[in-house]
Amino acid sequence: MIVLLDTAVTGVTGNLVDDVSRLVAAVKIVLQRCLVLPNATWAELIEVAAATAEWSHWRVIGLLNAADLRSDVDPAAARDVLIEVAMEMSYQGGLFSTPLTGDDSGLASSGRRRRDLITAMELSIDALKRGDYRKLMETAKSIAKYDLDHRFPGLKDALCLAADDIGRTGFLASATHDALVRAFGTTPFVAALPPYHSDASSDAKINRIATGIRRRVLEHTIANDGGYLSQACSSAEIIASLYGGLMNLSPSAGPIRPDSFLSTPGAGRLRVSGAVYNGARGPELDRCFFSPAHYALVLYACLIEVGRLHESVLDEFNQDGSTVEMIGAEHSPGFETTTGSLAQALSHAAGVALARRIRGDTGRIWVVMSDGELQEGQTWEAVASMTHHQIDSVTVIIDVNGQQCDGPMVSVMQIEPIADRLRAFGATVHEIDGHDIAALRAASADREIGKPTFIVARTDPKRGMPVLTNREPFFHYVRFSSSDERQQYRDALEEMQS
Ligand SMILES: Cc1ncc(C[n+]2csc(CCOP(=O)(O)OP(=O)(O)O)c2C)c(N)n1
Ligand SMILES: [Mg+2]
Repeated sequence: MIVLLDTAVTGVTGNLVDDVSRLVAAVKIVLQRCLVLPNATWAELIEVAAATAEWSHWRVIGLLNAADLRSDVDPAAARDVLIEVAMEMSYQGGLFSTPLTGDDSGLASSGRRRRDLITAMELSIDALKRGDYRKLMETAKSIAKYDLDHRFPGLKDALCLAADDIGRTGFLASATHDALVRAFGTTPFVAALPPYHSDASSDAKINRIATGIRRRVLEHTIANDGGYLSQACSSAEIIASLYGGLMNLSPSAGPIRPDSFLSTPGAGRLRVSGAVYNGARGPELDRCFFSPAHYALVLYACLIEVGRLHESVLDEFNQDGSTVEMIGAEHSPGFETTTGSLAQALSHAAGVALARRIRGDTGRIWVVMSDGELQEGQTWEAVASMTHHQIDSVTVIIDVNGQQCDGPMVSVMQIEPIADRLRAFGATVHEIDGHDIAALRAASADREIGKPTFIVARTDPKRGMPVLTNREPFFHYVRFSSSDERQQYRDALEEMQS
């Protein structure tokens, strides 16, 4: 991997000794992005750079000429160029080096092949944008030559799928778009991808899951004389979209009827993480941190709808000895961590994302949050640390239903303007209608390198259940005040079932 440090770096050291920290920062960006020597000292970096100085042809093409920088170049401009180079190298350099490809046939050829690869990727994007089916197939083939699947899993397949879509319909299907986004990982190429064509079949599937979630939660609320019902109304499309295709998960690795609670985590104790319901772990697979623990029933209902849980598990809901907790915990189906004390999952997710970056995983991390969690200080610490560490593998969807347990958010503590606040922290932010499946999909695909993505999903806590209207302005927990009221909800359920 030392090939990443080429003469672009060594060539400018003479000019930049007066501002070594900027240079170190730039080089470290390269190194962290490429997951090599993240803790290298300046002396080590110079040593590595010096050792590679002879490979002048490895300079980042078209951006920097080390020889120019050594002569009469304005040091400030040189620094800017260097930063740019660092960013450029962060994806170019990582793509191609002999240790990665296993190609030791000659360093010079690697430089050329790297350029060819970049060109091929750019051509693919261009062909995608123009809907040029033939060109796309060509570039898919040329990318396949590079045998890069270990680095960009599924890239060739995704490009072939795209060519197929375009050939058949003239559009990209959403699933293909998602496959492309996954295959391109977090490279700047993602930003260049054309919008997908929302395909009706996946929308129908997500709508079916969302309707199932609302129905199951309503049924359960009636049967148990109460429940977190409005959370199903507000978040059904969000959770359904995640499990209906946004997340790249493997099949569930948990029993369809969960085992009883074994133990809290601890050395030598038997325990099962609820994350097994999101499938086995894998470097290219996504993970999900579900933060609002009181939304657990919504999550269980969704897991039932997508076949990861048996519907009978709801009989164990909130029973002693069961993992199907009312307030989900790290052993509950679908949960990675315990966050009943709210607003902790974002910090967990950020830490895991950092670790996965060091390990070289390409999978994304999703976090589901409620708006009440933005009233908690830990959330903002987590956002600051994510932007500081340039964690771009995390996408957070916030169910902004305007409610928390004590009533409307505005009556408890104002947190608006949410989107502006998050942007001010340096995050990429999309503000959408949280019931709009296409908008959720588009926002999830629209990411920026070096920044976490936040989707501020505006939702309605009564969505799909007008019967909740008479509870205005308190929706947090439904407990029937009379048998008449319960009957109204039974009628609503019947209507939903008909
Ligand atoms: C750290 C922490 N503070 C307070 C609570 C108590 N609490 C339980 S639910 C809740 C409301 C959270 O807001 P939100 O999830 O947006 O409410 P909803 O939309 O579900 O009504 C609060 C404050 C908690 N669980 N954890
Ligand atoms: Mg809320």
